Amino acid sequence: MYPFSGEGCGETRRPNLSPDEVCRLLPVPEGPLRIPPTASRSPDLDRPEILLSVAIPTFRERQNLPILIDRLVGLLDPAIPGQYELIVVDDDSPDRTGEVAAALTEFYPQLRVMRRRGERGLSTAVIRGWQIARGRVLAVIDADLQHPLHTLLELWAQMETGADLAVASRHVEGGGVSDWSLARRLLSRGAQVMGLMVLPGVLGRVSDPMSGYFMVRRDAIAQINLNPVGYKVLIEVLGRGQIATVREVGYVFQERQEGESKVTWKQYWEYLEHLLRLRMARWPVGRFLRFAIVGTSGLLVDMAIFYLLLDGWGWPLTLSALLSAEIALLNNFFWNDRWTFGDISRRQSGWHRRFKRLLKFNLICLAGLGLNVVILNALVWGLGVGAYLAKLGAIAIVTLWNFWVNLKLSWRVTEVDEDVRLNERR
Ligand SMILES: Nc1nc2c(ncn2[C@@H]2O[C@H](COP(=O)(O)OP(=O)(O)OP(=O)(O)O)[C@@H](O)[C@H]2O)c(=O)[nH]1
Ligand SMILES: [Mg+2]
Repeated sequence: MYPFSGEGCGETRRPNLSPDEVCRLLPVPEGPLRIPPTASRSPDLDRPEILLSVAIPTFRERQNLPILIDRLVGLLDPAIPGQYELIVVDDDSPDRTGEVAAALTEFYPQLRVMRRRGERGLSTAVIRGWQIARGRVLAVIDADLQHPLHTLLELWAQMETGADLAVASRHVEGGGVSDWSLARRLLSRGAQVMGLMVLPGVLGRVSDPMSGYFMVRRDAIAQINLNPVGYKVLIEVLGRGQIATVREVGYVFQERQEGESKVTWKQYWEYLEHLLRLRMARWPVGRFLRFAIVGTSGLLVDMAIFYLLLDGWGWPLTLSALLSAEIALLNNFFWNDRWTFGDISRRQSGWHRRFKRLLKFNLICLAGLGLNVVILNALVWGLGVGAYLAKLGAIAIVTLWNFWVNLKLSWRVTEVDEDVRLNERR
């Protein structure tokens, strides 16, 4: 389904690897970071379906990896026999972690290994691993034994009870950090607070958005173009996935015994960049453009009706203005309901709900009119701005207000029919 870079059996493009080693490596997916909706089944149809795929990103972890794999197999074999897989994604570590991993596949049939070149980074490594995963549930765990392994079974238990996402958290009961300096604690919490300010609706959903230890249902993140940078794959999953039910399990972050941390200041910058990417992706730019086009059509309707009533039929000024404004408002509501917010309206069916939306739209636009007058006066009398420039400024601010408040109140996604929501999730 996905174009691969051509590694795998029979390939001779990797002169530094023996043919045997190449055969044990998984092909590296190329192109968009998009997870297929259905897991590819093992060619051997007699083998049981894989339920859980655990991605293990590695960079210079040769001492830790054999211990981790042995312990993971010891833990998962009794719990989910034959129905899990471990996927190591190594970024061509100079300490030859990839070769160690490939050699381990001989002893652990449930282990699969991918070695990337060119592309690098923890988050993308995890997603590349998930792209070739076969499980219905996708997980990630660090390779350096800092994530206590028994927590994996607790996360699995949460997934089995129907969670979309189960996160190992340092900030719930039973959670913590073992021996962190005050500076590191402050940095970690600072990053969390900053994230909460930029993306409250995303990071606020879990107590430990910085966690790199979690499980997610495949269909909650399948067929979505993921685009993370840096270390925090969880915020990508929360920010772009269709996550309804979140569960948390406490865990204590262990100290590293072997190898060294790869965290540098670069990761903090990448975290910031990642937050901004998600923020931008969540702004409904297309919807706002449609709203602005409808608003412009309303202006034309308003002017035309006003002209007809005032000059054509000789109606009084105020009455003409009020009626033309109300007709323009109805025009705007009609097109916004059908087009700008059509996807939401279709999921909130019935005349009763449509009337409610119309009423809210009317009231919000009326409040917008009041706001317009206030801003206009403030700009002209308070700041000495010219009347026409001030009018333009007021229109721009009120358009934003109208759009935002209507988005949050009139066409609220939360009022979507429950049965439609359920169907969509299937
Ligand atoms: N594939 C891949 N894995 C990475 C990369 N950077 C880190 N990792 C792995 O991701 C996991 C977490 O990285 P660490 O450097 O331990 O980060 P951390 O656990 O948040 O921080 P420490 O507590 O300082 O160790 C480990 O398994 C690393 O080997 C990378 O660029 N590519
Ligand atoms: Mg670590």
